[in-house]
Amino acid sequence: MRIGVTCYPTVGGSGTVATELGLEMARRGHEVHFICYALPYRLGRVPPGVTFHEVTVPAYPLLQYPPYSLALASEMADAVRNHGIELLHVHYAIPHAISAYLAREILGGRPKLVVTLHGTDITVVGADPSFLPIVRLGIERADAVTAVSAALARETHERLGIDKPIDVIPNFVDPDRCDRDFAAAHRRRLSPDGAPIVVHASNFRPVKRVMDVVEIFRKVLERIPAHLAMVGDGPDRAAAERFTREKGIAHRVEFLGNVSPVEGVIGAGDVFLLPSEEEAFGLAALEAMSCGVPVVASNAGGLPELIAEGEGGFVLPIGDTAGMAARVVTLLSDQAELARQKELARGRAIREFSTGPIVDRYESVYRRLLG
Ligand code: GMT
Repeated sequence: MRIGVTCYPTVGGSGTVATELGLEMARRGHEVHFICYALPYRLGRVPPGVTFHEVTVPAYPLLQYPPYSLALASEMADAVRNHGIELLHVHYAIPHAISAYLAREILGGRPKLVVTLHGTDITVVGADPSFLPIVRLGIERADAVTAVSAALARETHERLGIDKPIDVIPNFVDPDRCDRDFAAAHRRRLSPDGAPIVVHASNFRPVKRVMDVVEIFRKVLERIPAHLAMVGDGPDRAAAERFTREKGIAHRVEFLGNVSPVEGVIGAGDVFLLPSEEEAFGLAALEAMSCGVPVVASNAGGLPELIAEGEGGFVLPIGDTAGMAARVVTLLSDQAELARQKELARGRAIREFSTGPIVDRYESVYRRLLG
């Protein structure tokens, strides 16, 4: 198959899923064309069969808002025409679903369109009344729509008032990306005194409730010594850093920014925290589990689909910082149980969310459309 892939190239779960999926398709012998405004951050070593098409957005004094969606549609149409692309798979509905729809209009009805919904394209940005009609159009005109959890599929049906079937295909992970030696080196650096390490990784946006992370950790420190590693960057980082200084716990907390490979630091932890307000799936939590790090999370969105209670993870109500802190303390206080939860976390990640079987499900969506 000749497949075009569009995603946001910046650090984040949707870009990771899109890139790893495209790379795996290329390994399976398909021809894959990434059509993005920059090289996806996760692309790394490019295998044969992968091509990159850069979307350049024209600048002109009149254009206060450079028309990315239109430039993308033109680049998509060009790539399809010149390379015989049979299917465009776009990740994140806004504006990618509409750009793909426009490209197909330009070309008079081909190629097939697949839209994967990742989360805030429906729950936050897509829910804005100014975007809702256009998101609905993009979804309705796609040949297939996938969502990363049943919760997100349900929410899409409810918020958009559509009854189009949505294939639920969860995020996936390659457990071999966990490098134990690399993680051990991070562990020595993060915890010179050998105290347990709590980890959080996100884009530090309001939906992640980063202030809950530092508050949970503050409560943990009242009971046991520990360290907190904060991976990633975003708008709420400064407030979280300030909080740790004001509460006198900054010496126990390290803000690492965006690091690569992220599994290197996540894998150094003993517990991963994800107390999000919204979370369609929670790829970072899956990455933690795959490295044998149990997760304490909120019950937002698709997190209860990823986390089976007591099987390497625990979910609590959104905002229950006391409950989450108590769960972390319980875990870290019982070495035998912690070791068991680490095993269970990795086992579940490998059994339910390994790359191969999940990519099979995307491949069968493609085959269903192309025959
Ligand atoms: O939606 C976002 O805020 C960003 C997006 C991303 O690009 O990382 O995250 C979403 O997609 C991931 C990959 O499918 C999911 O694992 C995340 O749960 C989801 N984030 C939210 O729903 C907040």
